[in-house]
Amino acid sequence: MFEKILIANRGEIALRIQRAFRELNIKTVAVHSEADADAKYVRLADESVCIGPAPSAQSYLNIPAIISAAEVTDAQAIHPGYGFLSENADFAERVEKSGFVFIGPRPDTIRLMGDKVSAKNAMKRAGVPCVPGYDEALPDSPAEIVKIVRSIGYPVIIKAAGGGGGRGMRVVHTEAALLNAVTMTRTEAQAAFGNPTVYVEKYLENPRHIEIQVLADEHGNAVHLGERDCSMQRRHQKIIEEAPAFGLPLRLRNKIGERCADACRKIGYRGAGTFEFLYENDEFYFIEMNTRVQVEHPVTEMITGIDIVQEQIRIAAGERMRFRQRDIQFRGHAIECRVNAEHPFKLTPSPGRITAYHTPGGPGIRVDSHVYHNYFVPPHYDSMIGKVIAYGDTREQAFARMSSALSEMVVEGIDTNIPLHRQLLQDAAFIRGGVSIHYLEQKLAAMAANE
Ligand code: MV4
Repeated sequence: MFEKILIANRGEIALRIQRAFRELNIKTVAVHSEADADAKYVRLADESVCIGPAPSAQSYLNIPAIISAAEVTDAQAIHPGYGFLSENADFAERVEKSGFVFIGPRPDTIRLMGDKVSAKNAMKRAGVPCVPGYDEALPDSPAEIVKIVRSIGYPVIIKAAGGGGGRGMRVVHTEAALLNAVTMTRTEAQAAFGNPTVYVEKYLENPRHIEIQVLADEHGNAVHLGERDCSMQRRHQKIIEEAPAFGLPLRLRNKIGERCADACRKIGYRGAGTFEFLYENDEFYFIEMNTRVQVEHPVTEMITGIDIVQEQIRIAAGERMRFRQRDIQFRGHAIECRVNAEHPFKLTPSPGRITAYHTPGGPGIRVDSHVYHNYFVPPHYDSMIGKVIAYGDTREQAFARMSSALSEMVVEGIDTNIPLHRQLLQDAAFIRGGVSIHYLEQKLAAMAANE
């Protein structure tokens, strides 16, 4: 096992990863920008290294600075967290070429999943159900494009192969709009990702977003940890996640989970990963795979009792997984609310000093956050300041505990989305369960119209 590792991230996930290492008796090195020099997780780490000024491009995305920090501190491995360099295959490769262990999949796996066309093809070959469409990149010929899309049938969605997570997509309802949409998506994709490749899928009008968590070791063992429903989102930012997904028949859950675990074995996947699906009319359609730990991993930890970050570390150290699929028991229900420093209904960021901070507690409540009384939320990064996770024996109990936790929670000095969360926990459709990916945007639009 490692003796010392470096955490190439900031905020709540840097603290979450640090806790996992401390429990395993592994020393930690925090890297930080000038804006994060006073952060609590920096002080709590065994060592820390400043890697550059506040802007991410010069600090948390600065590959040579991070590798130098690992060299000067004698760390053996690097955990990338989520965001930043976590799905950057070149980073993973340079980490390994410099003699460190990258806590994540092999660089070629990250690269395969980073290209959404190759990811989809690999998954289709491995037996994972995909959205119907054309399995290759779209050709240049307008006549061929028209023919391909006629065979799929409108509406379709044009997506950038280098995109993902909601960037670089366009829905097309009619043939009249098709070629212009393809050209515009290509141009945007070239500008944003340096890759003009686009592909096309049947557009699913009202799906849920359900994802499957997997773990795989380098000895050919792979398991799934069930699903999460992440449909409560706006502008491609999830704000509430839950596990298990409401109303998903057990047989379907086991089947899709097995398919994902099996695909991991077939492609030689290593580490933690997430298969993202759209779910409509009792069918799963694969869209993308994430090769990192995700923000919402705690809801899965709560219902399985498995520490996903510790498993990432053990797998990276070359260990064999200590459990098989039959050893994994799903128990109870968990829900996570992401707390953002932003106006609850207008979405505008709200950085600044936190003048009062009280966290909730009690049975089944977990708070993953790096902030504290008098903490200054820097304006340079993502607005998430923490996550409240509630567990219960039943969905009703988890929701009741979350409502109670949100009523206790106090964050003053900045705006947060806690009032939105309180309102959503009272929302009849959300309480009933199974809302689609469009629900929150529709609700917010209706609220704005009623003002
Ligand atoms: C889709 C889709 C409908 N049909 N693909 C958006 C994020 C990216 N990961 C894939 N996305 C979508 N792909 C087909 N064929 C609708 C979305 C989508 C979405 C997906 C998941 C969560 C939120 C979303 C919000 C809008 C659109």
